[in-house]
Amino acid sequence: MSAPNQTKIPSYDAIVIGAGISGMYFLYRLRQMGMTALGFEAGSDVGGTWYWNRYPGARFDSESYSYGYSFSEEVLEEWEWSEHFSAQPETLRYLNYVADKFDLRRDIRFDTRVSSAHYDPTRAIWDIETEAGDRASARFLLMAVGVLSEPYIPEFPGADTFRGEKWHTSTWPHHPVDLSERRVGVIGTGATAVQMITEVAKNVGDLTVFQRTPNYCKPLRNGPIDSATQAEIKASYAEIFDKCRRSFGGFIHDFEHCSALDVSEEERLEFYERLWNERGFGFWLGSYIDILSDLDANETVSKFVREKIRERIDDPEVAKLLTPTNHPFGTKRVPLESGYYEAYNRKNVHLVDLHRTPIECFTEIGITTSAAEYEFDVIIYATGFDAVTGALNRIDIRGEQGLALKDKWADGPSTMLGIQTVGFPNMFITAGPHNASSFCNVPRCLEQNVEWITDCIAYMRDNQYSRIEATPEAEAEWTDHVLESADATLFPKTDSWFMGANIPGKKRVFLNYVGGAQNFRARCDEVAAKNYEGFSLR
Ligand code: N01
Repeated sequence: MSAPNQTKIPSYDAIVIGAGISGMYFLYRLRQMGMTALGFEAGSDVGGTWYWNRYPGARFDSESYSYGYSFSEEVLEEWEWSEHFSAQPETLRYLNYVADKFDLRRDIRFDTRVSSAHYDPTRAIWDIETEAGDRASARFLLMAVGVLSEPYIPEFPGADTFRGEKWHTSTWPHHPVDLSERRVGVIGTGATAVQMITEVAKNVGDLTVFQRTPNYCKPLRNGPIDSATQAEIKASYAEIFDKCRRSFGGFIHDFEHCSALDVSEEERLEFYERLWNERGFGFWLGSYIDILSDLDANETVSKFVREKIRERIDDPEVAKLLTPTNHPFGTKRVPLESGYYEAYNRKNVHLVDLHRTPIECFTEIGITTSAAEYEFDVIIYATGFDAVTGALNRIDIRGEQGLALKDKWADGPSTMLGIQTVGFPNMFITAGPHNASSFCNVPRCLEQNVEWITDCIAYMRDNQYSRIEATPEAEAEWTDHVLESADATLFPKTDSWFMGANIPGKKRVFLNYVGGAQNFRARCDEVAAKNYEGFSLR
């Protein structure tokens, strides 16, 4: 951080980094509490994930009406989702409408990246500096930087020599892109690629997909919301949100309390078939209780999906490549699709198996694998994100003893409730590592995070506390609990962003909380009810 100059540094009760779903809600809540707050946002407007991810096909895989904010009766009454699973432009319009309604932009500095945040123990204040050199300070530092906001671009030799255009899915150009006569290469087949490939394939000159690992995708079954359903939704918001609050993942779906192995094969197949034909995530998060914890139970559903995939692809060789066999169903995030497999039945869509023929380098004209050279006009990285910790680590965050957050977490994160970490007083994180939000119908958990944190700040103000920090004992206990909960499932067996395993050199450790969003909420409520047990307040 540069030396102090003579200009007065603006000071606030809180600084909020990020103007996505939780950053916006923080600003709303703090203002309601009569506190001063300033938000910083790298993008040019509000929306976070929905501001950045503009690739064709980007849409919810949560039911739209379970995704929006629940805190305002007026917003619930005024806003109407047009589809069961809203597409990105509509979601961004929604977030803009909320920002307008509550006049949030006046407290946000856009096009501004925060480069450092240092805690000064003598003043008990956080000092932040932006990439442009602007500075500000605050009692509370509220990190609302998102789970999947730090794009990951693998280092392929020669990438800079490619003469065509290339971009990551999360930085899709803001202007319309016409690919109808262009040769396009896509690297990656995760949930983003599945949505994007399906749309791009409909109007592209020629499309080549470079796949390392196939996924188990499930049909989304989207559709418009008719006016009768719209009225029904509006009349039942209380029940919808209550259902989400009590469920494992903050969705309207929840697990059956029955093992996949305790029923006959006939009953099981009938059940899978029913869930398969329903909308959304029920097939993943509304299935038998042990499909994500018992390999034999899991194999019943993995086999079911493999058969469903094969049925849809004309070429048996391509079908084989698109059928996952190296990991259990649901241990990577399940992509929801609307015609993904049929895209590969088009003559101008090709699939390259990177296991058999890895990428060797980029060239001026395209990509060379161990078997062939491919020519492209455009290359799209659908290669995911340095998830959960990436956006935090990008900022030079230093705590009480000058310790850098990324050094503290070099061997994996440790937190209390994923919300605070020892050594970083008065810093709160939404959707941080080991927080239920990073494995949740995100806004449902983010609202809970923001409400818990702002209630805690109100409690501190009412009781004249100026400093809060998790205790080492509480942090160790929570971290053990998080890792034990993960070890009781099949998730650690699979390489994915859940495990940090998608980033070369990143510690392979579970980054989310899979003990259930409803249990996370209960634990947070208990901590608050016991005057913030597990935190030291002074
Ligand atoms: O990223 P990913 P994503 N060479 O990490 C491949 C959320 N989301 O952006 O599997 C070649 O899942 C990699 O291969 P492999 C959702 O939570 C939400 O698709 O590592 N390939 C994989 O195929 C999701 O989980 C919505 O072998 C390389 C792909 O790139 C999260 O975003 C929609 C490679 C990355 O897949 C991330 O999804 C979409 C390399 N060097 C996404 N490195 C909603 O609907 C990586 N890959 C709300």
